[in-house]
Amino acid sequence: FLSESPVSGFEITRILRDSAREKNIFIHGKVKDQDAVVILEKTPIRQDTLTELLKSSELKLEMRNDVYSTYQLHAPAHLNQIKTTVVCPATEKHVKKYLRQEIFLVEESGEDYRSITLPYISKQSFSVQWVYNILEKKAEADRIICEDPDPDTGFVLLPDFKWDQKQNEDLYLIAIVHRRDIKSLRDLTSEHLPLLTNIRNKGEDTIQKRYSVPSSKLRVYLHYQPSYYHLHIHFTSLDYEAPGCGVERAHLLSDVIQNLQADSSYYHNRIMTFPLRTDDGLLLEFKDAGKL
Ligand code: M7G
Repeated sequence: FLSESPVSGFEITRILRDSAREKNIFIHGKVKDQDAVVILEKTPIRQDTLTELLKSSELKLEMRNDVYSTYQLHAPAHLNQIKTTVVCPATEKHVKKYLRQEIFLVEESGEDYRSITLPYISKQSFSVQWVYNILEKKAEADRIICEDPDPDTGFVLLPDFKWDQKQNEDLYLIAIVHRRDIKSLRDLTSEHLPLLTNIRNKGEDTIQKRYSVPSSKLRVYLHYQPSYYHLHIHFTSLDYEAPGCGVERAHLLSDVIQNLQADSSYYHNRIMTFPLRTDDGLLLEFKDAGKL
């Protein structure tokens, strides 16, 4: 198994990013001459296995002083796993996505979207093949939590690949719409309200039933700009600071619905503010157009 695994033959080129607090590391390297990105992440300590963890582990004393002592706990392998994500073959764009870089806020008018952003993303955005694979049941079919097959208002709800589903503290699901003609928030009009309310209602209902997480504990939002230009909605636990859930990139679904109810062309016209990384090609396009 190990010799077949994509990480055993992995040659490290460089560290793209790491965080002691988040306990993860993003590595760029090569697997058999192909570029790859490998993400290693220590997962949260699970409450349901705490007793087993404490009973079955070996404690090694590091130091003792008065009432204080520190130890190293050597846990059995199955209680001490590292979540690993592999992107292979990885494009230059994947490498850039995970590289820690300086970020800048861009203000994009509706006109900027049509003259700068749209032509750029039509040529340069990530492939959405993985999304079509999900919708066509060619991948992750066994992970689908709920599906509404309606061609207009339907969607598929499944765990985001950032979530290992071992604990609800970092719950993270995505709803992917069946329609293939909605790239992002910018394309939404009041015509899409039945789709959005359907996703909110069925999504929240399913998560309540399946994970006992009520809607008052969920952050339901869209990213602008997204990484993948096929409309999808993030459902994350309110207790978990998911990457990208901050004000500069996330738009709460309930706000989106209300804005569209008030004005059908709200997202067509308004100025949208979002962060871009230093060497994001789109940032260069905005600079070249004299917008920064
Ligand atoms: P986004 O807002 O387009 O971009 O969200 P972001 O990745 O910069 O947040 C796409 C979401 O889809 C992210 O939360 C990803 O973790 C998730 N995702 C990406 N891929 C390639 C997959 C995949 O293959 N399977 C699943 N289940 N989720 C994915």
